[in-house]
Amino acid sequence: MTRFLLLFLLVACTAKADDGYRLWLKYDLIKDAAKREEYARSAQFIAVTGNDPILTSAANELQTGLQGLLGKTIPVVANAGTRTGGIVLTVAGAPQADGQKGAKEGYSITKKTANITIASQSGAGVLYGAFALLRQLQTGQSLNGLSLVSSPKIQHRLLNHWDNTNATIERGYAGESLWKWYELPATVDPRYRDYARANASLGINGTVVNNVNASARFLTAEYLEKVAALATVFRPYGIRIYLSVYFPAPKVIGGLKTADPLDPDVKKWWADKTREIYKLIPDFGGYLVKANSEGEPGPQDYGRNHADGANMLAEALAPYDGIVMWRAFVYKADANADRFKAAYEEFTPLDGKFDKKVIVQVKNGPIDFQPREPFSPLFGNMPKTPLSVEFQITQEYTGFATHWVYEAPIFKECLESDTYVKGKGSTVAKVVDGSLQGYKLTAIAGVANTGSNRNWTGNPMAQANWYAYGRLAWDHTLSAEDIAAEWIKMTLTNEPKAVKTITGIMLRSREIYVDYNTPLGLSRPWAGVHFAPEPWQEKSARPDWTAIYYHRADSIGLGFDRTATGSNALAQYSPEVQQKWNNVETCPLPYLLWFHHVPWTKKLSTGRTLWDELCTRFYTGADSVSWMQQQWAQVKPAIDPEIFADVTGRLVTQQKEAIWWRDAWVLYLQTYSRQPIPAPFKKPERTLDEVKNLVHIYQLR
Ligand code: BDP
Repeated sequence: MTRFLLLFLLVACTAKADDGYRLWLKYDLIKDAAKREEYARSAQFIAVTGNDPILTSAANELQTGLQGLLGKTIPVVANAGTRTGGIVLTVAGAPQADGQKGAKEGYSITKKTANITIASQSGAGVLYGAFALLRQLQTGQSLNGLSLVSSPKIQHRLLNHWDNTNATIERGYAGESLWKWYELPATVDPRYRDYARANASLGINGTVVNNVNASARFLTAEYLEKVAALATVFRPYGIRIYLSVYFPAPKVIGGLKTADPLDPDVKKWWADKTREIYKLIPDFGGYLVKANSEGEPGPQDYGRNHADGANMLAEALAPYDGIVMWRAFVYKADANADRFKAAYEEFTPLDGKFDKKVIVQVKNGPIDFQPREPFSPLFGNMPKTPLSVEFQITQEYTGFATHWVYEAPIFKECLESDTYVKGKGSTVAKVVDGSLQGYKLTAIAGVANTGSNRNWTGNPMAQANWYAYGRLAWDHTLSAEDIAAEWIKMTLTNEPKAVKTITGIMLRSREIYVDYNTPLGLSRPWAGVHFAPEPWQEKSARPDWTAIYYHRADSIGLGFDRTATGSNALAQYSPEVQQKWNNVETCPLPYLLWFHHVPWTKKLSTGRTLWDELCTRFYTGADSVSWMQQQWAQVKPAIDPEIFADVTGRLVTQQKEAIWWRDAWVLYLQTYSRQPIPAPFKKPERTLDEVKNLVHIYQLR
């Protein structure tokens, strides 16, 4: 009796509080009984033919999902036979999808009178289809006449984890690394499987498990066994493992005198190492490399270039189905150069020189994951080299785990940017999905925001960024709004008014952040670990790590002149793009200070002067966080109390910090503009020295 009571209490308590662990795969009982009945009529059994382990995952996931959503155990049977009213999983035939490239992983879901059939050419495709069917139920769609066909537009859809051997995560804000290296391979945390399920539900099919600032230890026999244990968990979910490599590994752990990519012993070392890896992990995905970047060693240390380094690794991978992802995130410490131009200058001369197994991984913008950047000029300008795009999901520059910033608009803005390299419509998305320049090898990477926190991402709302990245990696044509609504329904609530309100907050959140953080094209005003404002920062280990290098405030105005009268970085873009951004009169305001040094008194298209416009943005941005709070307060009845309270608390912090950003910027810039804060805004209650002191204290250990 007591045991029964305890069990009851346990179930009652867990049913109530939501700790966020289940992400968007909640599978809570559908409240509407009629709807449940309608779904149940079409899901009386799950029939699986074949014993592909991924098919088993698909059947298991459907069974788990339907159990939760419908409150019934749906039997899994080996063959539908003459039965009707069930779900049939089958690996056969080609889905009639858009584009051939992703066809193998594509799926079709069709509901004929007899059964719902989920078909694909691969087990992974069936798994993606199973998740798509569950999504239909989770978001309350009708199954009548259901006919879905979908194929991924990009071949390799990866998360990049910047995780270290000691459990820390570079730029991680949700606890420690998910990977418990010290326990692996003997102990395998069940959470690894949930990680794989979540990714597979989005169509993510690869993961780089360690930091790009890589430790050579990951290539030791000891660590490879640990990595192999993870690969074993991920494999049934269609997820391949990749490793970031430390370029001088042959020296550090191989005992060689050099890591010169053209040295025969070095080549042999990599070939042997690669063979060792494939013995343990037959479906190993390949290598990610950060070389000659921010102090990381690379081929240039031996007088070689990026292509020499990448091709050497490609050669080692030649016998296998693996690739090299070589990052283009490079810039030299030169006070007179423009960091904006560095990647283009170093990489475009190498176009056509890379092995066919190499893809060059380019950050979305030319600098470094700022809240808003123009697209990188490399896109479209290396027609003979496959390029992938790297986005940052973890919020290094968008307020860590306290600021609510929905990132789909950041990703979309880049993907939809027109490079004009082959005329109008030559979007970054078409460069990346290979359709514009005919690349066969295609990839996309997102720097993960996951960690050991129970809810995975620290801020529960940041789960949406993982979700949105994955959905866009599969299909970049989806809209930020549709993805938001879908995520909310699966994760927070199905109540229509609340869905609308939360979608509204999410869609404005990035613009609000930009307004109080880096409006009108400002960038990189960070102190220390990229959290606090320090636009006055003028000393650092390198000139291009100071704030003044980027904003160039002086008595005349503000902004970085990248036109022909300045660094001429604009010349790296197509003439049509140059034309859009070249003229200070017509340059869109979001990019204004990226490309122009604008006088404080200059009248902008809004009718306000630069100074007044800046103040307006800083103030309305900070005020808009109160709007977010009010909106959030309205959805309280529709949201789990634990999640509601968590987000409410984070918004309080966000508001405080938004005002901090506003005050830091306006008080500092005022020392140059020498103008009052325009009405109706009130001048900050603190002085510049007070804000500086606050930042100083913040940076103390
Ligand atoms: C910067 C991060 C740094 C990363 C680097 C990279 O601050 O921690 O190592 O990007 O992408 O934004 O390599």
